[in-house]
Amino acid sequence: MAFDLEMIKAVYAGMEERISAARTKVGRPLTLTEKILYAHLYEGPATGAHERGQSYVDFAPDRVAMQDATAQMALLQFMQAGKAQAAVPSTVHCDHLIQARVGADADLQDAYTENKEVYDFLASVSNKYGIGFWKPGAGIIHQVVLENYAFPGGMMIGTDSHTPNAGGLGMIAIGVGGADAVDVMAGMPWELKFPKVIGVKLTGKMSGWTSPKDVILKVAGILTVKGGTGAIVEYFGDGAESMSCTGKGTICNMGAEIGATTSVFAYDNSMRAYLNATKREEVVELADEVAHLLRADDEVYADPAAFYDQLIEIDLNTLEPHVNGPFTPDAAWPISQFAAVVKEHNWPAKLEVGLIGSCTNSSYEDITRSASIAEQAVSKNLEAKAEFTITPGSELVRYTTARDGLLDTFAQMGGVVLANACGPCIGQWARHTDDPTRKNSIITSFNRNFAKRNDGNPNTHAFVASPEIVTAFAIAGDLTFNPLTDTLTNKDGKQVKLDEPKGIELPVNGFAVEDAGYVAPAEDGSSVEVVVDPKSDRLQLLEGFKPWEGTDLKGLKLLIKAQGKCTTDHISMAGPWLKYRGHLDNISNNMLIGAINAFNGEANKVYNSMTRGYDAVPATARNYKAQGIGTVVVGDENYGEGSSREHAAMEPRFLGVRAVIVKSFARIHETNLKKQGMLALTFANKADYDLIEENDTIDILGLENFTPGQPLKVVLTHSDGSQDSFTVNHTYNEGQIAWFKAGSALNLIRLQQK
Ligand code: MIC
Ligand code: SF4
Repeated sequence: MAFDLEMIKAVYAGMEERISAARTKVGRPLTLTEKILYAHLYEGPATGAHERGQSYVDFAPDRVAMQDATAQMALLQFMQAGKAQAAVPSTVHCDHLIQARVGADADLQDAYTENKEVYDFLASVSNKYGIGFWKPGAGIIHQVVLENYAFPGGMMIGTDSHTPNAGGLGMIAIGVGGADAVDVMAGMPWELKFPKVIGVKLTGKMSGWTSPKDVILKVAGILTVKGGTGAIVEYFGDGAESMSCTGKGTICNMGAEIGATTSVFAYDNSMRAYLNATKREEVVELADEVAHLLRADDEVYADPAAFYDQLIEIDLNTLEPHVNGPFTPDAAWPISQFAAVVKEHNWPAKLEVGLIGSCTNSSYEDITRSASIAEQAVSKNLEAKAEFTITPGSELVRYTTARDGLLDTFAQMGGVVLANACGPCIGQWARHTDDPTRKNSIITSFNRNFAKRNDGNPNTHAFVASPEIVTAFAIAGDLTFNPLTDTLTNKDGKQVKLDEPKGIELPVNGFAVEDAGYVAPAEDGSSVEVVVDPKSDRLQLLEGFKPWEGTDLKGLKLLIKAQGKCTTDHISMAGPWLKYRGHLDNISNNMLIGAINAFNGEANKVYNSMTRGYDAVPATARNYKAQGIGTVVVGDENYGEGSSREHAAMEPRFLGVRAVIVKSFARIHETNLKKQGMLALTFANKADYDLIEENDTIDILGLENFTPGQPLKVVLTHSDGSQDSFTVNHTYNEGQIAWFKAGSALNLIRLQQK
């Protein structure tokens, strides 16, 4: 058995006491979020109340999950922490490194050959430290976690921003950087600012073309990519109960797109059914005993406005299917308006590819609903106009849907089944196109649609929708088609209309699989050897970063002033660079190459004061580094949104960036910067962003008295010798200041070991 029943028992055993202690301290009824968080305090039962949005709190999560693209760096760091075993149940999932080229089997074989060194490394580290290993092809981390490990009322962290997917099964599951995973696997407390709680009340029941995906597409439109920052989104109401567990997972998954810390649903019958279907009847028995703890207190549901920091209400009876995009997941369009919007913006109406599946949307229900549309392509004699791909989220889902003939249905409409892996979602996609720069449109059932993400082409307009809507669009090949109202011309020249999708929540004949792809670790891994070839270009053992020199930072140079959206994809691109995720020096050559320089509107072209010319960002940084000159990165709003990848923080640290000063940060990235010993600062007055000039020399003052809540000062010396100065804020607490001083959080762990 892969899941750890004893651990779940232990969590539930202490829950009642911990929650009552918290209720007494807080002095009011508790939301579900608060219950689960207080039940996971590192200190045990609460000794005081924590202020939402204010207090930094130490937690003891129950599990850790890591995917192969982030696990390499996480485990390279863990190896430095000096521990014999991971302190909590942990798993590694090989999903990101498989490239989608022709189809599942061949692609998987290629991945095995091309990534052998990395897979061997991950397998042997897992074996050594007691970490469960999910082989390439086993599935995408979040789907595998939902099927095997997530449990109501639990708390986990994962080195991937879509870890919140497990909220569909009532778990507080949070995406983090690898260094955070190291804390938890080393048995240390894991720190988080106690989040605010946003309530989303769902009333009514969905029907027809509307699906759970549309709930989150709508919420993204309301809250925007920043709106969930620092908050956990808690869904409730009769509408929540009417929805499948995997549908809830989809909603929680995409909470990452609004910047939410995580999202969660209360324990209900849909979760019971899903746990039973995935052969975890014991978990149901245990959860039923504490069911009253796995939901908010009744007073909260009776008067939600009084207990949530913000309340949103959505009526599922009237919710329309949505299509979001292009280029950002919060541009939300109800299907009834979409055609007009496409024409108005002159987006390419011709649809080239429809892609379904991924960690977000590949449940049995999703596949059956989409197949019920695909099947009509055949029965109504329609020719699918766009290419169509299917990415199953796990081998369990793939095997079961193949057995039930669903994958054949897709094949009949021309669909290609890809490996159970991230593939096109993360740019691991050898797209078949005659012109890789053409302006074109694609639509996916994935979660993100940042520019260049899927195929590297900045002119690809990527839209996001539910899998059934994607399937309908793939048949029509036209974004101005509305499947709810419009007809299509079939091969006989007749007008036909697609019927509403029909789905089956859980397989009638049960889930089945031959080899799920799990490898258990050795009981005693002490003799397992982990080998890293010093000549490897994929893996590189880490060296600790230098501690702080003890003085203010003076004479720094501006490396880049980034303008507009700067996601982790801009800072450390995925796709072709995923192969260097275990080699800090090599991957640093992608640092900020996607960020737009505010002075010339171009990517990867910044002023280099050493050469007095323009150069690529990584080359310029290496130039300053070689001369011992530190640099500064300046950014706009929500800097670092998107992924949990800590490479986006380690690369600048490695290449000599000392501070990142922005208008605002995305949560995971801000923490990642702190963990790597960098200064993550925000303009006290956002307009000061405009003071920064291209050839500025920058001093950061006040570090000798670096204290929580005390702003720092920045002095700019412009190239004409004139000066400007302004105040910058920070959110470092005592512990995080200690990371800065030690040079990184890991340096501090090592110091404490001695
Ligand atoms: C993503 O969806 O962007 C990724 C790839 O899964 C990332 C993790 C990574 O960069 O490896 C994420 O979301 O955290
Ligand atoms: Fe993989 Fe895409 Fe899911 Fe990230 S969002 S885990 S890349 S499938």
